[in-house]
Amino acid sequence: MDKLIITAAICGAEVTKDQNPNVPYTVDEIVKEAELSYKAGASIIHLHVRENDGTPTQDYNIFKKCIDGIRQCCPDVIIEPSTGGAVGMSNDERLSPLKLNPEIATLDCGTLNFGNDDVFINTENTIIYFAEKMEALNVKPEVEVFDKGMIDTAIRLNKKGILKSPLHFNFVMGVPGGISASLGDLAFLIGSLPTDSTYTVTGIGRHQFNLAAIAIASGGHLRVGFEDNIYIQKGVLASSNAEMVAKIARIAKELGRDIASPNEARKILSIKEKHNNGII
Ligand code: KMH
Ligand code: ZN
Repeated sequence: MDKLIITAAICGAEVTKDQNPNVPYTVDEIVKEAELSYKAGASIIHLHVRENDGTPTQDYNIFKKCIDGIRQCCPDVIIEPSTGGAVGMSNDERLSPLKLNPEIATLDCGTLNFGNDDVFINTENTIIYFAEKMEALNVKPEVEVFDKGMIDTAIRLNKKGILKSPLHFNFVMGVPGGISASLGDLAFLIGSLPTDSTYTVTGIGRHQFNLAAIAIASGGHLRVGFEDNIYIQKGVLASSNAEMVAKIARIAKELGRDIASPNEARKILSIKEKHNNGII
């Protein structure tokens, strides 16, 4: 079994300091959270950025400041910017971090109800537009799966040559409007993948740690962080993303699964080498 890749989703677009005061907003806060998560065992930082007041943004300059800052304190970590951004952003706004030449970025493969009246829109043409941009820029897409049909969409685009093998998936389980975080659903998603694929499991809220042992034992990878969950255990707010990463690292150790370094993660995910280490 491959070593375990831990992704830290350190701030997301929706979670606020009102929910947990430790959620990072500013560049300095985001860089610090990334550094501590890396030191705790994360090899990928899934990155959203914010205005200083917490408003989600895909602003190029803020992404650049965060990426430059993270590179200074953890030069080898894999930085995965979001191209999902926040509900309601335009396609080109969402694509702005690709100008920073990342090694990997998210590719959301379907439309989803996102609570209340929010709809996270990813039409077929949007997905193809994003996928073609990523391919042209040599950016590995991480296929975001909020429901099973999104796997089928990615497989269809793979057959058309728009998405290249091997595919890497992130199962985001437990978003209201998406697939539930049940054991049966996780088995269903895993069983739907092409055999050469890799996958990460992201459980939302209380499901974050519930799914961890199963993902670790099944050969999957894991994502944790404030984007998905604000608690370290029932009723106790997490003090940092690193605290959540460290908890996953401890569970993995107990189950006998080693943690992948960033370079090991690059090999496992077939991330194409970028001689400039993602920096332009
Ligand atoms: N903030 C969500 C609407 C991604 O990073 O690509 C979308 C999201 C997925 O977080
Ligand atoms: Zn995200």
